[in-house]
Amino acid sequence: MSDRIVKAEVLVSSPTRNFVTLRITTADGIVGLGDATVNGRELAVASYLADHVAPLLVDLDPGRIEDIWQYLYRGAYWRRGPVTMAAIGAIDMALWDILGKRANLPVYQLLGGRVRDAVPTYGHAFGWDIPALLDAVDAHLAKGAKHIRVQSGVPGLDKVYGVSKDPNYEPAGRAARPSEERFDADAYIRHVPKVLAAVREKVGDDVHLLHDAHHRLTPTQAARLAKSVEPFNLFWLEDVTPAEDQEAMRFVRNASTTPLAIGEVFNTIWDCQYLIENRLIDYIRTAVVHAGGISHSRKIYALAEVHGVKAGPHGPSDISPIALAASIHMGASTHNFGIQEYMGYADLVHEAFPHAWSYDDGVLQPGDAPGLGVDIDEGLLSAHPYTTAYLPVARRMDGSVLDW
Ligand code: CS2
Ligand code: MG
Repeated sequence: MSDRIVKAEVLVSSPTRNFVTLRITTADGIVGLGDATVNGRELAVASYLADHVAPLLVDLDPGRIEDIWQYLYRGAYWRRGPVTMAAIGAIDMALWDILGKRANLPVYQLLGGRVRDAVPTYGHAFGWDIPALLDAVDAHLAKGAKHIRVQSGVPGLDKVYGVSKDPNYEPAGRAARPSEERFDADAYIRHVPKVLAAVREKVGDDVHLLHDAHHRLTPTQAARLAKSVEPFNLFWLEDVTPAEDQEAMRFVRNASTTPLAIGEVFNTIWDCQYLIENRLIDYIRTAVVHAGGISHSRKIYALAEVHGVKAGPHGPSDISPIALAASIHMGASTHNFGIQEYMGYADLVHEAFPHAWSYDDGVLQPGDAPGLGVDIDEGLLSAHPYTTAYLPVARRMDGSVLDW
């Protein structure tokens, strides 16, 4: 048949940071793109795709999107985890891209059409101290932001998650080994309420504030923090405990009314099921790339809708403009979509991945190009080859390893 898959190629590149891009081509020349980037483990996904999965795609019918998903998930026998699910995610995105191009429709239309005028977003404001953070908040307000994530340094610590001297924050350091940083949870828990009080005082009640605790508190510490920040009426407190310890969220839930978001490290609906069904969270944060693509993310969002949980997908600069496009198409067409993380990209990334989606005045639009509406500048990607980079490793003040 003319529409069989004839080629599946994996492109690893590093236009300011590493990305893994999948390109699927059909017999009648339609090209679908997917993002398979897992920050700090890019080559593992590239090999899984190139060496084990891409050869199996040749001659398959690209229109059998769900069947290919099940074939790759159940047929592998070994399943779940960020590497396999990002590989499946990239293939799924590329197949939806092909379907849209074949139907001459944007993916959001294939998913049921718009349910909102625009996709709301939040960006990252950070500063080493409170005055620097307030300046960063000002910059976001000047761009029309209504939702702002705020992260600051902690007195006594020389490195803290989410705070960088580079405006284009990229946590993965280009080096042969991960950097290491010490974390003092008590100092952090004491400092966050002071930071949020200063920001709330500055922005008033109408701007939504978010904060990411980034996986590193014990259940009791997490409950203490969630309760201490109640007066600042956060939009959400994110990753307040390591996501695997799901019962820990019941501690936090019972201690506070602060809305909770978790799940950027999850990669299947089974990772999300307990927290959603027990209403222990308010937002599920899975990224389209890491959670098996559009087809699987739809199932996660549908389960969440049943239990009053909204989608708040992960969208930092370490998912590519292709995965962001997929997330925006889902945001435009999913009823219980809450908010899209959007950090923005360096100019070179926008050039390397020309896209129909657009950002303005605090919201994203998917664009109406057929499919996902993203292309690649292969010459530019080839000019920026993969460079070894690792996310940092965190340690407690006594030197024992902590979740970063
Ligand atoms: C963070 C991420 O954006 C977030 O919510 O948790 O920046 C995360 O640290 C990176 O994606 C890790 O690669
Ligand atoms: Mg996060």
